[in-house]
Amino acid sequence: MNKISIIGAGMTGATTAHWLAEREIADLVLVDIVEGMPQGKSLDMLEAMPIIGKDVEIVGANDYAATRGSDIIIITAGLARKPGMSRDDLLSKNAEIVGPAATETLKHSPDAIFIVLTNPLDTMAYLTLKKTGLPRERVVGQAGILDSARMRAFVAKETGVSVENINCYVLGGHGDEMVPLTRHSNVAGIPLKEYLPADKLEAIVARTRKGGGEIVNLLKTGSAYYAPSVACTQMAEAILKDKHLIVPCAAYMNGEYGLKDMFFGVPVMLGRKGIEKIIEYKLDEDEKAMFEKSAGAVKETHEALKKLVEF
Ligand code: TXD
Repeated sequence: MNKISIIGAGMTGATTAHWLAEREIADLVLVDIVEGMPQGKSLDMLEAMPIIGKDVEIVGANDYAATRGSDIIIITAGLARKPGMSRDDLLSKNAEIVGPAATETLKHSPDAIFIVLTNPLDTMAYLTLKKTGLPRERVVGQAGILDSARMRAFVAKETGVSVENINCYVLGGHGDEMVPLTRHSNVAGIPLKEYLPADKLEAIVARTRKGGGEIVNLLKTGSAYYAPSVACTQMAEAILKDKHLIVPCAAYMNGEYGLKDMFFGVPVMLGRKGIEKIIEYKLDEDEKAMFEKSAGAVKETHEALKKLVEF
């Protein structure tokens, strides 16, 4: 059985374990600093397995020894947004948590692939790559599947068409400058621009960009976790099953899309080696301008990180 360790057993971490357990693709370890909490959640989930008929080992721990030999490490440890906060407001506190979590888990699982979720996402993935020194195939950030799923959900609601028929691609940084690519998005092959009137499409794009904030404002005590965690589950499954699945994820740029030494949301092919390929779309001038704006925002956060942490 494959093994996945999830660092941070809060809302996103525990819900990821829940989705993963249902798929029966790996034994699971939940790690958190809160004493008893990862153990309690793991035991509760383990006791659910007979009902759904899944043979999955689930354990909780407060240290990293239990993560030994993991195929995948998922990092969700850290603070989440509250109303009025941007993802970048989390930078310094979460850098202190994610850096050590990455280096310590790597010691126990030298072959693991890292999936990072903690915000600010692109910069926490960058920190993980720099701190671990891993090749870029083995560090991937979750954002684009979620942002695209939000857009798909809004399009499905607006059109009354099944979510299965709706393909949307939201690229760029995981912030308000993210890039919903309406030209590449479609309803059963029909371009969104043809299917929906311009004002409706614009409203969907705007709602997608602020999708995370909409939920933070409703919840008030934290941020979204159901959709983020199933997005992360899809990534882990694609990796373990070597699916060669093309999905938008945050990847380290080394010249692709004219970007270097930064993480950015682009279509990647996920398989057993992690990021097996980065797909480059041909962008028009408007799309290029949106990419540049979003990349500028991510670079600013990367620069702020470099002032806080030495690599
Ligand atoms: O799409 C995405 N990338 C995201 C990102 C979607 C959802 C959540 N996203 C981010 O993940 C969010 O902005 C936060 O930065 C993290 C975690 O969000 P979550 O909603 O799960 O927050 P919780 O419920 O507060 O859980 C965080 C847990 C909590 O139990 C802490 O005790 C734990 O992290 N924590 C630690 N665990 C292990 N090790 C250390 N050092 C540690 N520090 C805190």
